[in-house]
Amino acid sequence: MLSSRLLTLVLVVRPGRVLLGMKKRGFGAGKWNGFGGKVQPGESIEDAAKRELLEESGLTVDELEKVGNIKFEFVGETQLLDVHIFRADAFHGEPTESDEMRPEWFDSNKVPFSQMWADDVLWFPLMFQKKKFVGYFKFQGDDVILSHTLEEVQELEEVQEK
Ligand code: 6OG
Repeated sequence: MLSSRLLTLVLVVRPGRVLLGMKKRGFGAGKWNGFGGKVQPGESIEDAAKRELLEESGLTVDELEKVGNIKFEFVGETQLLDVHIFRADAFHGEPTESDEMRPEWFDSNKVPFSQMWADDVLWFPLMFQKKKFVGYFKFQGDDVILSHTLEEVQELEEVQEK
């Protein structure tokens, strides 16, 4: 059995644009991504998503919409990454560079998928359409997807938090 680690990921969307951050260090360094990180003990997933968004981008949000849940397996690793994905359509503040992320707005039709995790090109279109989805991706190293599932769902299941 693989254990799993809860992570969050937030995409801030404005009409025709999406805010991404260039990850400057740690896991996924050199890739553009949404903002997020590890859920801490005793913290709800949504609170973790808001905290990580603020820490990494300087933005606060009143509301987050749950859009997806993807589990990532990395060959040779014993821990699954259980990533809860949210979309925010409104925010307060100005995107601000942090130690971890350099934020930048991209046109929704010019998302830099070649400098992003390989799964993103598959689910960003669903996220832009406000569709909900669940998936499972098996990675070999950082760049190769060996197999995956991705399906649209009507509702995302509530998770049992630890
Ligand atoms: P920290 O290590 O910075 O959290 N993440 C992924 N995001 C995408 N789009 N694709 C993946 O495919 C990902 N694996 C992890 C979740 C890591 C951040 O990176 C996201 C977190 O927001 C493998 O604390």
